[in-house]
Amino acid sequence: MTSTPADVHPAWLPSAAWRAVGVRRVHVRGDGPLVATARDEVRAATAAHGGTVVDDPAAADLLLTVDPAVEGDEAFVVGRRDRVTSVRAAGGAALLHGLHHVVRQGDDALGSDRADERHAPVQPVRMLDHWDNMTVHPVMGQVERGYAGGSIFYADGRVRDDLTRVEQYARLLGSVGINAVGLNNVNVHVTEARLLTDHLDGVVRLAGAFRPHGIRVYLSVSFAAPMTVGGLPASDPLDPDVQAWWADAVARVYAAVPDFGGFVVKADSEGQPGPFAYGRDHADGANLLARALKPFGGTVFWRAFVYDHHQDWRDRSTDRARAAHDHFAPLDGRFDDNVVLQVKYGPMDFQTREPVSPVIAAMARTRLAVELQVTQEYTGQQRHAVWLGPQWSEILRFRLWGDTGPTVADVAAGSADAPAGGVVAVSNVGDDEFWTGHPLAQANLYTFARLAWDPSADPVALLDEWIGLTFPDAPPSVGDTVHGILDGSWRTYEDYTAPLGVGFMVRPGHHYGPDVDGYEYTPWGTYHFADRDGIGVDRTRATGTGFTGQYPAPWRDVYEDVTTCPDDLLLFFHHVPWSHELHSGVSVAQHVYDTHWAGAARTEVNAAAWERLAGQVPADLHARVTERLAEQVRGAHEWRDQLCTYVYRHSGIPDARGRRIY
Ligand code: GCV
Repeated sequence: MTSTPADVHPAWLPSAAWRAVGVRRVHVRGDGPLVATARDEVRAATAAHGGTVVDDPAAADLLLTVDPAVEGDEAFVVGRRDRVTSVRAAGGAALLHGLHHVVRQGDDALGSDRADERHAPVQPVRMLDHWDNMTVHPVMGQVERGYAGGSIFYADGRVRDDLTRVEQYARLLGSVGINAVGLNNVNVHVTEARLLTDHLDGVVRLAGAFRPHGIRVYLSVSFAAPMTVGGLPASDPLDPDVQAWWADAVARVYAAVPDFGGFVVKADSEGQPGPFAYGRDHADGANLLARALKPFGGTVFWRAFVYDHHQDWRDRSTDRARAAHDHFAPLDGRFDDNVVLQVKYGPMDFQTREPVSPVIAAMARTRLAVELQVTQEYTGQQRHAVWLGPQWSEILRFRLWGDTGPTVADVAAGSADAPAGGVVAVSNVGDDEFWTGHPLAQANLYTFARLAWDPSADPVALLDEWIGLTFPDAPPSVGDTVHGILDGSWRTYEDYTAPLGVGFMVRPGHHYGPDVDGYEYTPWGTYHFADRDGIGVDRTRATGTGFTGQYPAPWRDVYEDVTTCPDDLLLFFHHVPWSHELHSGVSVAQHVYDTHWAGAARTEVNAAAWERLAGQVPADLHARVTERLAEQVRGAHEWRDQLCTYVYRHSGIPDARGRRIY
């Protein structure tokens, strides 16, 4: 329980969350840096709460022991007998996981007897990618799609001298089992390309801040680095000079950071360089880097987010949703075993509602990681309280081949033909005093990490776990109110924004706030095709882009047929008349009116409920959340009025309840 700088919010590790452990007599046995971290935590907790660290295990009522007999790298066994709680852990990382498990359980783990329970992560890789830049972009700021201030890693074009915040962040992440962090934006600019070389000393220091919490660091690299950093004439993956350059660069990184994780790569995507320039494919590109990393045990996370961002909006034959499958499915079986294909959960781009990407079902012989977005790019940008636990849970539990087959999480956790890839998300943290801009967005970071550990966990239980840790001494009204605001907030946000899976309708560029036709005639491939008769994208095999054919059965047929397609995804898969009747029994037009009024109204209820907590939570936190909820109320009403007016003007169908249209 090391201390948090006074001006930074302790998130889910305030001193009071350690009370149950801190009052005990605790014995820690084992060696190594991670055991030392656990011991330091226990020392600080007992110092704060009156317990003691004891040398004699017989005198302890909490025993934390490394026991090589426990199988599974990160596994631990916890139980309580004869008034002693014991955690037996496979190694140092597992011991730290076990300690934090006991902290989360509090008096439950330290009260009455409990049978032994074994805990081990389902996903071996639980990773957060940072889209942090070393310098500040005039429009985007320092963190691409960052809504919590600047980077905690970098300032003035270099790694920060003072890494106190990074150490605190590493501790927070380690406490919930994150074990990998990508240190820089996947859009790799000139300065960041040199993290591999000129700024390697900074990477060494960052790795040093994460290491005590069991977290390995990764770098995003530019496919053109052999040219831009190395001065070679090309970066063709089949060119021996290019291969030698990467081998050399990687060897230098490992000499400096022996436990370096590997690379994250965005290639041939949104302007980033890639193998297509040389007539090579993405297996050639990924394997180039994989072979350089292989001798050191490193991995390349190669992103599948590849599509044409110069599309002609008049061209109805191109469908952005198809792109990742079209590019990658034919390459299944061609990737080296230390390549992980990192696939965004949906075929478009982190929308509030999308079907699961069919690529996840198409790569049986490829290691695959699922990529989620904790930073709320399209989900309210940490100005709106939107807790995404239920979205991620639904995605991870989605059964790709129907009722009895494997889930998305099963695929990420690996099979006989393809070892695990893991679960990855884009972080929502910056140098903001509350870490995440909106203090309640901390719940997203927490829930992501806990679902990555166990994708079958009930997200609502995780929300309550986060509330209990974050507000340990608050009256019950605080927990009830925070629960009330966050549980259901994904649906509320969906209700007042783009309807029925159609996506986007946001202001181009910054992606905040409504602009129904904002993307309609752009090159980005994100269209809704609304006119006076109807709305939606025909992605059927029968009459549309054929995207439904990328799914295995039963989904290829469920989505193809307008009568079986779920309402939530109707406009993703079908173009229908405004008067089309949903399974819910109302027309598309009436659905927009009803959901938008209901969603906007709920934001008012939430703001009023929070107002009543004045004096029950710290004043600065209360003020920050108040300001954000007010903006959410304003934004939700703007969305409501634009959407309802748009639908009325296009369809001519009046709202059956006669509410105001502009
Ligand atoms: C890092 C979306 C975002 C981009 C992001 C990209 C990606 O398009 O708007 O900012 O770039 O996804 O995931 O690579």
